[in-house]
Amino acid sequence: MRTSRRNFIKISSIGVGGAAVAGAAVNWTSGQIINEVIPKSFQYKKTSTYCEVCFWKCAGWVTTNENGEVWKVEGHQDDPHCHGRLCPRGTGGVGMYYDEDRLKTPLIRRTKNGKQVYEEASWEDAFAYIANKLELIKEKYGPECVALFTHGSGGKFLGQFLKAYGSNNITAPSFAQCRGPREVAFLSTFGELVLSPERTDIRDTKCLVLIGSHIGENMHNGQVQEMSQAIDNGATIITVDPRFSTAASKSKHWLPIKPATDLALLLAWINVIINEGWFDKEYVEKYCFGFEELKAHVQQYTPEWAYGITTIEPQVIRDTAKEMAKASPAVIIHPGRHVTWYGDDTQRLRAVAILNALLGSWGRRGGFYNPEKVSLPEFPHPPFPKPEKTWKDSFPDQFNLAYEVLSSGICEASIPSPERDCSFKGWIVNGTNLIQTLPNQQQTLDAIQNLELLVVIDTMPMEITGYADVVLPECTYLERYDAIRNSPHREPYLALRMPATQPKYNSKPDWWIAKKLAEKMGLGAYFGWKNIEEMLDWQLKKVGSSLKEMQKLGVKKMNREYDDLYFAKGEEIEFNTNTGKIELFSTELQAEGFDPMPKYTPHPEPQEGFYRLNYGRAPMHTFSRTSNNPNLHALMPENALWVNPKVARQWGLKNGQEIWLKNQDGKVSDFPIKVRITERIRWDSVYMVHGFGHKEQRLSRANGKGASDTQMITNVMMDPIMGGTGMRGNFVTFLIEKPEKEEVTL
Ligand SMILES: Nc1nc2c(c(=O)[nH]1)N[C@H]1C(S)=C(S)[C@@H](COP(=O)(O)OP(=O)(O)OC[C@H]3O[C@@H](n4cnc5c(=O)[nH]c(N)nc54)[C@H](O)[C@@H]3O)O[C@H]1N2
Ligand SMILES: Nc1nc2c(c(=O)[nH]1)N[C@H]1C(S)=C(S)[C@@H](COP(=O)(O)OP(=O)(O)OC[C@H]3O[C@@H](n4cnc5c(=O)[nH]c(N)nc54)[C@H](O)[C@@H]3O)O[C@H]1N2
Ligand code: SF4
Ligand SMILES: [Mo]
Repeated sequence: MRTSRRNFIKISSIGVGGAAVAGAAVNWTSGQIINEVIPKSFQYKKTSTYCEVCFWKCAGWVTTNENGEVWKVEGHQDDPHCHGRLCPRGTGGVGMYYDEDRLKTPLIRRTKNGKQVYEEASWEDAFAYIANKLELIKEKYGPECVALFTHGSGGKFLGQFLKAYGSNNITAPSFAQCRGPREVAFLSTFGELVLSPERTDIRDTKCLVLIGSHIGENMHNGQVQEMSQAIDNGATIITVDPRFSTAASKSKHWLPIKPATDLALLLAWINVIINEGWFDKEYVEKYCFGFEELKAHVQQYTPEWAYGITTIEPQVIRDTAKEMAKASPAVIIHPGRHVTWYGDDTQRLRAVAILNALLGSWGRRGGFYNPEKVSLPEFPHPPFPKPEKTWKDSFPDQFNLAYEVLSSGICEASIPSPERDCSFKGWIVNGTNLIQTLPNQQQTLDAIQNLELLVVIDTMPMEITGYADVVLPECTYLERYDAIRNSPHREPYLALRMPATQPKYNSKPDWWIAKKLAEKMGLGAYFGWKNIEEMLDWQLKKVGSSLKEMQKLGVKKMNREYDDLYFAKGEEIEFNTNTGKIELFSTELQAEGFDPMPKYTPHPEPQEGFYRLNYGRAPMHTFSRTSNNPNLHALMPENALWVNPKVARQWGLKNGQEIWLKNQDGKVSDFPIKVRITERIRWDSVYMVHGFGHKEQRLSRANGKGASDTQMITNVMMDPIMGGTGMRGNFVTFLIEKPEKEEVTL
């Protein structure tokens, strides 16, 4: 039963002053900012940043005009994430700063005349409120019953705060809702993670196989650039996608696979590559464990068998396998990124890892390189208290291979259950819009109703903020310092984000929020620096740079220290697995009671009149975070539903017609979505871009525009190995007439 303890608060204006500033518009084809209000002669200033519009973190320069206002952001020439060019979202990031709907001051939920409202508060009052609640939770249940959900840069400081408070339950949706299965699969095969940016050597590859990865719509910058470089160099692209994606349009082979059957194709490829003797014999013999078992295991998975399941013809399976073998070892079967699809995702990604191992691409030029990052020391602080419990205690004997905390798991464990000693009682949510991000919205809402404290730190009044007890406005990435970007790459690079201008309104950076809250709670020793400049300078000096130098350079290349980029010929290598070898047969999975080699299992199919709900990215948006951005909204104000012409004819649908969606569990979309009739989608599926259909009225541009895929994802196909939430087992049908409104859930 849901209670009304925490009503969703809709406030159309929160009453803090500040004139609305028109954002700069972006010309999408040229990526140039067009802004007529820029004065003819002005003193401009350039400061260094890295982009926060997505998690590729391209480094750039921000130009501010003579009034100290942000004018434009450009890519940093020396940065390997972007090579001097930002994607349309990065260029349009300026809109995050100008968005007049931004959160402006701390808000506290109060009950006034029996009605729940947000009251504007000072930072001091907001901290006092939070500190008091956190103390109470600590006393009553223990600090471990508080979790931090965080996605993005500032989470580092809040994580430090949470650990100092006594909890290790820090989680990001980028694990169980995104790349967890591929990391667990690659870890159990090669003993190492794929990481971000991915260690794929696309630049030098001769054959790139994309299984669902829709690079080009998925705009991870350096990766898109490397792919076009590879195409220019004559690389073969093979795309497996039920939809004719942008990547498919650049491919020599497009395999329009029946959705949910990729594992059958992968196993058939393994079968062909082994039986034809197309694998890298020397590499397999030297480095791999379990080849004979694998060979025997895949005999059943012939291309003819796979044809009946995938609809991909046996000859195409053989031809594409041959293309990969020809390119070996400069071949990449791409591990993908958002891979939580059908619940057998770790096993599907194991098949991807095995295929790469057979073709000898791991550790080889044009395959997967060994990335390196800088060993950046932490500013000294007292040891953290040792938590008595972790999230895993809520799931005894489950998900032992999940090496990160499951966001969906914390959510589930916040709903009291007789089997659990303690549920989560407090959430701090930073930079993640859980309502749109976690599948099964009802579970998220039920979890929230059971909390004793929900603090949300965001830049925008997103759906999740409407449920908070306290809302804290963070300033945008253009207005703050942050942790040094130190990401693994071919060469280690550091990048600095510094404020280009003062924070607008009464917003503050995460580092300040975490430090002040810690001080309020007597945990100031964990933030032993006076201000962030001191901390960053200390860190940078330890690795031979300084804050001053980084302010000038923006990006600094450091030297590799540990390893070579690729394996040397004949090199002896001890892999970080139980056997010290690349495990084609996984001893780790076997020990946990799972199939040591991937097996094909079929998935449910749509009923008559229903279509599989497929979703993905659009080049000009990032999830739900950009839909209200004035620049990016102007480029793409809403999503559309891709429908095959055959299906459109059956239903009598017209292009641009508005329809509502209803899923297999009877859930009806709150908003209509426009039909886009296209051959680019199979007849058994429909497709939409994630991140639209906002119910939050404070998002003046995005509210009610397009439909939300998340709302239709009520069926979660849980990966038993690592707890990933498979989201593509949902089916929708069309409602032509506006439906009678059912209960409004937000
Ligand atoms: N512009 C933009 N770029 C982004 C992001 C963004 O928000 N905006 N987000 C970034 C993040 S965090 C991530 S994780 C990545 C995600 O990007 P990817 O990892 O590339 O995404 P996928 O999950 O592969 O999903 C999209 C593709 O899978 C196809 N697909 C659907 N079902 C199946 C199936 O059963 N089999 C196969 N073979 N294909 C199928 C869809 O048609 C679609 O083309 O994108 C990143 N890049
Ligand atoms: N239905 C469905 N669900 C999905 C996906 C999908 O394709 N479909 N994709 C999955 C994937 S791959 C991922 S990685 C996750 C992503 O999930 P999220 O990271 O939750 O993505 P967003 O919805 O963009 O939410 C980001 C939130 O951060 C806020 N924000 C932006 N900048 C800042 C900042 O500087 N500071 C602070 N404090 N807040 C900021 C935004 O306003 C927004 O509320 O979603 C997953 N969930
Ligand atoms: S890929 Fe685009 S949005 Fe992502 S960090 Fe780079 S410029 Fe920003
Ligand atoms: Mo993701």
